[in-house]
Amino acid sequence: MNPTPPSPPPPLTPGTALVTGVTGQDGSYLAELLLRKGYEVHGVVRRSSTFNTARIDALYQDPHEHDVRLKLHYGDLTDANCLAKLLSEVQPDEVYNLGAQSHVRVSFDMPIYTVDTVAMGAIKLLEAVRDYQQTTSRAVRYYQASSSEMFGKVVEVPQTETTPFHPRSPYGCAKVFAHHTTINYRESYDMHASCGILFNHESPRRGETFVTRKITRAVGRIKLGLQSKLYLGNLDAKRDWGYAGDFVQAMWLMLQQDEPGDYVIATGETRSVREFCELTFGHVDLDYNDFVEIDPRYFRPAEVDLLLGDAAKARSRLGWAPRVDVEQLARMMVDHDLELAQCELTLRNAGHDIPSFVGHDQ
Ligand code: NAP
Ligand code: G4F
Repeated sequence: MNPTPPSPPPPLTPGTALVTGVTGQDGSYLAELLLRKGYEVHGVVRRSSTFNTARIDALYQDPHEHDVRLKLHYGDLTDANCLAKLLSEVQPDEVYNLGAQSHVRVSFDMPIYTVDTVAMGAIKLLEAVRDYQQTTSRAVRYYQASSSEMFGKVVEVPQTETTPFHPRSPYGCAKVFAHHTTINYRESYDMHASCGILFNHESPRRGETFVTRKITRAVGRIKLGLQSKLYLGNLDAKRDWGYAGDFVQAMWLMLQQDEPGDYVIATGETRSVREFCELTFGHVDLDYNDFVEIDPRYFRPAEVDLLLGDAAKARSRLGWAPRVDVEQLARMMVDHDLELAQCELTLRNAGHDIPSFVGHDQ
């Protein structure tokens, strides 16, 4: 779909990376990428009463073995002390700040916690990096997970690195703070700190309460008779949906540049939630109109109506281009979730009592 991009710059010698949010969708793809490139990867994991490492289980190595390159540490972005300790313990060359309360609808229910993790978390981590650099004279490259949600009520289509922000949620406001703070640290302290303004990116590992995955999970279950309806909110919102596996490449590329900078990462195509329903239900020969119902509980106090990114800067400077388009993404996610539904059906048929899907969705 895209012209062949120019070759990326030659990689630096792989070093040590510290990744917050390693248990999330992007963290798992980024950890895979960095391990493939030969990095030692240190992931920050939140303490939880149940396991929260499912997305990185395939990468996990027994710490008792030799040559372990994925190392996990308990930590939390709300805890500045632990971040500072992690920096001196891990001595990273690159820090990727992906940790966040990342659900926009939930940020209206938990605005203060969202700001604590997204905004205050970023400045706490930047401070830890700055202190570490000052005391050790070692250079650290920092990546901030900025978001197209910052554009909010858009004044320009498509959106670029220079489009003004008008955030529409506590999450969006917090990301704007973290974004400007990252730029401020770059300008004030000469730090190699970059922001990726990533548009929505999805995958079979996407959290099940984000709309694409909520839809593809339902498609699989409806096709196999495990579910009869899918309740959604605003079907008219439009998003520029890409594949997470492509987008983490851009994060890494940003930190390989001589100069830090800010980059829009997007596919340049936008689809409505309704169109995503058509694509995914259509893939299994179903008509979404027969199954989708609107439930106003999924409406947001303020909505972001249209996101469409122009990644020309990333294309020309990083040599980055997406490989997976939204049709391929929809098929990939539905095929995965059909298999998951098949497993559920098999277990049910064998008499296992499987808890019903999604306790409290958004
Ligand atoms: P995700 O799947 O929701 O993962 C978020 C990660 O952050 C999880 O590992 C989570 O841990 C961790 N986390 C949450 N609160 C934390 C805290 N207080 N301290 C430390 N870690 C914490 O999100 P994602 O889709 O991978 O997105 C990665 C980053 O990119 C996020 O910052 C998100 O806001 C941003 N972003 C995402 C998109 C997108 O479309 N996916 C677009 C633009 C920007 P648990 O696993 O324990 O919950
Ligand atoms: O999938 P969503 O929840 O993603 P949203 O709000 O765009 O945020 C995601 O992308 C941001 C980048 O722009 C990230 F920064 C952020 O962390 C997150 O990854 O909702 C997409 C659209 C919205 O307009 C929402 O109103 O889908 C609409 N929608 C309609 N029905 C729904 C539903 N969203 C959800 N989650 N659940 C529904 O039932």
